[in-house]
Amino acid sequence: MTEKTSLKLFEESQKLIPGGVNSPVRACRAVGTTPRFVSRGRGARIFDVEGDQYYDFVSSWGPLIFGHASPNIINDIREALSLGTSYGAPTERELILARLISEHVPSVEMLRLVSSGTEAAMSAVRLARGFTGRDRILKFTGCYHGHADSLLVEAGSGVITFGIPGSKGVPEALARLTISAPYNDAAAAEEVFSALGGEIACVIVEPVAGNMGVVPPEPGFLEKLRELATRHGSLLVFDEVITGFRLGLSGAQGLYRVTPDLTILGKIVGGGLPLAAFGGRRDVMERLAPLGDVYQAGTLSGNPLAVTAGISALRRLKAEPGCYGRINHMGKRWAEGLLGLVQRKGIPATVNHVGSMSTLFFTEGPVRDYDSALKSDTDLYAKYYRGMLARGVWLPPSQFEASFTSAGFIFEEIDLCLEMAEEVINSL
Ligand code: KE4
Repeated sequence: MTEKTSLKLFEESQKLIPGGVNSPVRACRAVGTTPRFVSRGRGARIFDVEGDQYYDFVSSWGPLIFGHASPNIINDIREALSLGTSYGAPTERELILARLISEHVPSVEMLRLVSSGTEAAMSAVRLARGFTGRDRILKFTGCYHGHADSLLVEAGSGVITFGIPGSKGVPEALARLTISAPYNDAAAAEEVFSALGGEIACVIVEPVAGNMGVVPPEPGFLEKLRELATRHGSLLVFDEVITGFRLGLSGAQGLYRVTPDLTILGKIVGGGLPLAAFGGRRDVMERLAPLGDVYQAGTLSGNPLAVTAGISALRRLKAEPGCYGRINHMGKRWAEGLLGLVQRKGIPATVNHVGSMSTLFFTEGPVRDYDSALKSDTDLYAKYYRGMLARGVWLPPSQFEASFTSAGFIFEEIDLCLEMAEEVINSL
């Protein structure tokens, strides 16, 4: 039997799984260490196979707004499990979850459940192309919408030039249909639409970016995208996989009061199980098979266990709206505490934070788009990461990710983690 240490398990895993992980960022290559293999989670804590425990600011990349092994979600899944694991046929629970989502995200008049954010984003783009009869899409550099071919595209040189593949295996002919403009650059978006508006099926954006680190929308940016999409007959797609039910029951669109035509949801909406959704205007969604001519399907779409977890999470958020006040207050304390520490130490760094999402960037800042985020000292972030891990704080293993406060924390634990951060930052 393999000695159960993270290192040993990692060595063994690398023989069968590329990089030893089932998602690249988990390999911790960006932070100069090897991954800790997890045995369990409970509340704000995650435990590795060595039995060490860590305060978890990753929250499985966002889904675990109540922390690990939330009793209500576990109990509800356990009850559903006794009835079976998958039916491949409609269930009432899917209707209940659809009602809960539509109730809190009014722009979602109809929705379709899928199994991952990638699947939801891919499907939303195909639906936008089918609905408008157009092929081009506009995205923003530094935003990530999963790994579907059309969305794994980097900006070409210059704003209006066409995308280049962001990964081997993405056909150039397809990448060229995606234009990537700088985030928060309303003028650039206007320039693209002025040149190509009549060809653009949709503009897709993270209303608060989380995948270049946290970057909030500057005043007017989302409003301008809304105006441009309307004027040119394109669809505005909000990727709220992170922000949906994170920034409030109506997500970023509720917070910033900008209404998209389509919304992509994931993470929290699945309560920690594999579930995502895309939805929006009824006239658009009705183009989906079997009603319409845009095909989309999935064996495990609406899986009863994942739907049960999603219902449990959303019902608890609805019953305990004070949860947002708590996690936002802790998010603010965490962000402001870190900023104070780096300022007192005199390290060039800045913190972006929205609600319970934040990122400590090791650059002077301000960080308002991908180019400014890239100025960060990733070696310094890696040292900070390793120092925090050694003291029992589990951060995203990349400078360009969001960290989250969850309702699994109590306020005193945030202060305790800030004490550990003070030791680490003073040692940098
Ligand atoms: P998934 O296919 O990973 O479920 O969702 C893709 C996705 C879509 N849209 C946004 C805004 C997202 O943040 C994501 C996935 N987020 C990353 C971390 N930022 C997942 C972590 C990983 O790739 O392992």
